[in-house]
Amino acid sequence: MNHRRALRAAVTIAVTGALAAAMTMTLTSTASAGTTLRASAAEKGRYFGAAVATGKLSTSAYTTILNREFNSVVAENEMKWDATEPQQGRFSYTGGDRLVSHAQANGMSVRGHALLWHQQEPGWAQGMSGSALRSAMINHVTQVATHFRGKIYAWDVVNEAFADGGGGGRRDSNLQRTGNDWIEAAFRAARAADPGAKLCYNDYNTDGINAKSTGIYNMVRDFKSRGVPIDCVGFQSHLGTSLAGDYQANLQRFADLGVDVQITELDVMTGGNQANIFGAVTRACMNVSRCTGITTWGVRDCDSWRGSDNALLFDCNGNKKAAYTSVLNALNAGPAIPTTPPPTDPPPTTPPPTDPPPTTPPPGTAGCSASVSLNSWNGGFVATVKVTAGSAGTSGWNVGVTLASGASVTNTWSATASGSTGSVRFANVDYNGRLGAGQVTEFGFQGTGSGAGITPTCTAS
Ligand code: G2I
Repeated sequence: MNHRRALRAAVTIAVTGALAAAMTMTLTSTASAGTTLRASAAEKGRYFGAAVATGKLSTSAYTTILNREFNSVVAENEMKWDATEPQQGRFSYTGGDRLVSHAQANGMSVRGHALLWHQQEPGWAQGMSGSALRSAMINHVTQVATHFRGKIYAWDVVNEAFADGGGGGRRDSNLQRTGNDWIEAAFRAARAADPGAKLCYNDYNTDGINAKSTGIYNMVRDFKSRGVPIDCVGFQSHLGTSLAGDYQANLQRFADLGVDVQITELDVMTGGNQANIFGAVTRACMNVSRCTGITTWGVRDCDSWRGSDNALLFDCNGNKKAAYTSVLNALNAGPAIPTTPPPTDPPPTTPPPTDPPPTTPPPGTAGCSASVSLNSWNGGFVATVKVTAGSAGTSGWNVGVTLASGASVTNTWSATASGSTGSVRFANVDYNGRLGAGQVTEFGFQGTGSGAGITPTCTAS
């Protein structure tokens, strides 16, 4: 792919009123005044991260800045497919493990990048197609996400699968040619392998409401409606000399679908607008309560893939640039992520009715059915349960299972579990209880021991 050319094409959007307004706005400082990016972001319930080339971790000028300013890291290359599975079935985790231990020793979370991407496929995979590639790709996702299980805050499960050029469709690749469902298959495999990691779709040229971001938006909306496990969308944000005025509105429309959003690879062309654009992106994230963090794609200008663009927050001598101050001020001025979700309904203004409850049951039978698919390994399993509403739909559902002796539930998603051994019940959560007639939703749980004999029964309300 010619990423640079696509990037240049994408950054010719004019400075809009919103950015211009943001540029002239005086930031009022609040009680919060962190003095490093990581402290300021953390005060607001967010992370501030950097892409790291692990080879540089032994350079003290680099690591001093990294450890002082950042509380999240992502491997610039070391967790990609060519690095982690250079030969089919032979896995290499040296660089990734090194980064994870550095993060753990320095109070940093880790973004995983990237399980599947049409670029940096190992040579053996580049030559594959069809069902052989599909199973190799699922095995890759399963193995790598299992290796790092419990250590990754969020995975870029699929990277850059949408095309540039205005159609809003998928990019052609050998992965795409295995079938349009390759992305959801990858997300399901990642969820089964590491149920605790947030699972993201990540892409570039999505810095505003445009055909490409809308194509991705439609995919995420479809995934959410069908219960495909997706938790977040990454906006790479490799930016030029201007920023789309609807940058924040675009983040917000994804957040409104019920996913987190993250700025995942931020860097900005040098020049007069650089500091302003860095500030505007940071403010946009702060203004979206589901924007959980920002990552810059490197530490110092000389670490950047963009070379002479001088696109980062520190110069080659490690000095803070104007863009750094702009980001820090925006972090300090921004609101914190609310710790309790705001009420979704206004409080009732009229007293509740005093009429006696009806004595006749509502018409129709609000039944449901449930089926399970199991992914088991020696000593554990992940169960994915499909709930299908009966002809009357549901306003809520409850699924019971009986676990084999010695088995226990350790983790549940998209449902609330009662009990963990023997008879365990799973109730819907607020967003997936109401189903239309015949509509399907999914939840899952992970367990230790054997998943044998799990037969779910569904009760609707
Ligand atoms: O292209 C910028 C980024 C766009 N989004 C996905 C990111 O994963 C991507 O990162 C860049 C890295 O910053 C580069 O460092 O991805 C490139 C690969 O497409 C990385 O470049 C590669 C070189 O092409 C290889 O020749 C080199 O062996 O880095 C490798 C390791 O240094």
